[in-house]
Amino acid sequence: MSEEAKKGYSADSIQALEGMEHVRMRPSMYIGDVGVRGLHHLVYEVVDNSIDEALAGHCDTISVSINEDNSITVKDNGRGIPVGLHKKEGVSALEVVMTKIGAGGKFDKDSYKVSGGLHGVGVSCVNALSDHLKATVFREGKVWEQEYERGKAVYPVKSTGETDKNGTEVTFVPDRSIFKQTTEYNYDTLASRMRELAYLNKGITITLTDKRHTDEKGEFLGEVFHSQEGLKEFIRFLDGARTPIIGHVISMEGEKNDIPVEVAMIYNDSYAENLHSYVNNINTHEGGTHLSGFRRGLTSTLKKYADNSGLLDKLKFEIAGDDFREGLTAIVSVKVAEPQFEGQTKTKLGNREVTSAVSQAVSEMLEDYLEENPSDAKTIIQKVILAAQARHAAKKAREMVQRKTVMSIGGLPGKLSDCSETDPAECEVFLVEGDSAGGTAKQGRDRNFQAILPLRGKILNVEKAMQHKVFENEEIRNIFTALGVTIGTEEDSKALNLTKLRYHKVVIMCDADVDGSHIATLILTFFFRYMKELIEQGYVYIAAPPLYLVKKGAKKQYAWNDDQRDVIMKEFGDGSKIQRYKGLGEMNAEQLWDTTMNPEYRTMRQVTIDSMSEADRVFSMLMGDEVPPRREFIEKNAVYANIDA
Ligand code: 0RA
Repeated sequence: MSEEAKKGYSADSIQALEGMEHVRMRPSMYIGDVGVRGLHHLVYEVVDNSIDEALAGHCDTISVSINEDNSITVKDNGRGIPVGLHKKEGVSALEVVMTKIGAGGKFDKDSYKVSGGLHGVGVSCVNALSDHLKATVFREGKVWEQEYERGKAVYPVKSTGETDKNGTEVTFVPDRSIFKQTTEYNYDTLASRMRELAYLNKGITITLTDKRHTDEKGEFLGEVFHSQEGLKEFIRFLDGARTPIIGHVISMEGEKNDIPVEVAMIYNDSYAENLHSYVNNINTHEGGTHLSGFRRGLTSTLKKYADNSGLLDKLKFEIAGDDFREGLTAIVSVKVAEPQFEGQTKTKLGNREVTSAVSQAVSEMLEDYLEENPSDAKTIIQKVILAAQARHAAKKAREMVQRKTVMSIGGLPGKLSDCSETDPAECEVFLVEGDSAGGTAKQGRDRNFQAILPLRGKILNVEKAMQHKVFENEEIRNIFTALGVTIGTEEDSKALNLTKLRYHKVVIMCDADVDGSHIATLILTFFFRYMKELIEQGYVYIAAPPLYLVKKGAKKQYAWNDDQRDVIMKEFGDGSKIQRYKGLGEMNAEQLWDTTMNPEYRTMRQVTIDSMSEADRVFSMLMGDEVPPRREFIEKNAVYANIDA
């Protein structure tokens, strides 16, 4: 804005205007990004306001609709945003909440604001990034309304009728000029967040309706999320595909040093550790002080119990912290008044005081459970001992992997066809199913920057294998050495070292059929369990080979789905022929390059993890024991279900 223009405004309104304009200028600073993730964040931000109203005890029902035009409506039955005059600003409080950055709820000092989107920026930020937004308030017998365009009020708050209800309704249309990639909402993404919120805030009913689609009966798609038992139920949902080894979900809910703490955990017969932590309803991917507190409480309590029980008497080696967490699924949720978030993605809790609060809570909870359930206690300790033994075996196997890395010529597996470029940022590696497709890919690639690592058939299902088996597996060792990734340090046996990562694009390339997607899922499961940061940092991609080649005379076009195929056939007219690619092997090197490997034409999907808990659940289901849900799921969704790419 020019100095000239500024003079027309009062100091305060300049600030407000600049705040909203700043959001539009630098949206990523407020909502993370302007891609799929940021688009969905808009919804979370609005819903969080309603959750706050519910946590303050004034609201129990929230409804979210994806409307036909991809606009979103969020409605709650809370007190309604106040509409009276805001003395300082000289306009309605509603207008202040909607158009001033950082104003949301602040004038209600009594309310204990605990939820809050990842960035906790408030609904005004959503308004700034919406082409159009309409707020409707039901309060004190009247309906009030105000509309905005790109964050600016179109008219002053007005009363449009009478009502016996109370609550707030917000409908917004995301601004296409900001969300250039897409403004289309994904039902599953919203559903998994609403489900998570319902578990994290028991008693609240959250309905999600997708008005873009109807079922056979003409009804909208949708779900109602409501949890009576909170985290306890969340654990059962997450671990549904695993087999528990103890009788109950162990859980507690209470306050420690004024910090509300909720914990739930169970042990299953797998070898995976699944810890999920939340602060003010935000998934803290990077953990932090609350998770340290959980680990500390768990380790000290189980250690003490095991020592006293005499079960460890014959053990020849030390039990490590890790050993107590094999086969453990746990959720820790705390509410912190002034959370300090640290880490690369600002999802690591820094508040020191939280560690001891959670540690104490966990100790008390576990002591009680072990006391009251001695046979479960014994089962847990025996599992811990087995984990310790396996860890020793795994350590040896891992040392072998690392020795190989250093010793073999060039440190690389023989099957890898490397590229000539050495700057990792420029390099890609394709993990290809089978030697024959590997051969085609090797011929088709641009060897300057594309490397090929063929994998033999089905790789190990790490979901069901003990750690040392994973590290002994040849294909998996090849992946580690080819990528230049090492695992395990003195302090942390699972710490990943990506500093020598050799490729910034790791592309899974499998056949576009059920077997291919199964193999892709196996590889993804391996990455998810053993190289999660590789996914989190955006290095993992899935190649998308075409399904069909449509030909007529000299005309040729590829199709990636049935709709595309039909459109092309129509275009080509009578006499067009279809070739269906059953596998990569049916394509020649040139075709593979043209369709799937050439950066100019290919469509690759970057693998991202939207919801850690949902990813964990899906992987355990896909790769676990129960075959029927897995088969059905794979056939319906291939690998893309919760992997939003
Ligand atoms: C501040 C004060 C009061 C309500 C709210 C904020 C409020 C905000 C939102 C956002 C979505 N739904 C909401 N519901 C309520 C009420 C103060 C009072 O009535 O005394």
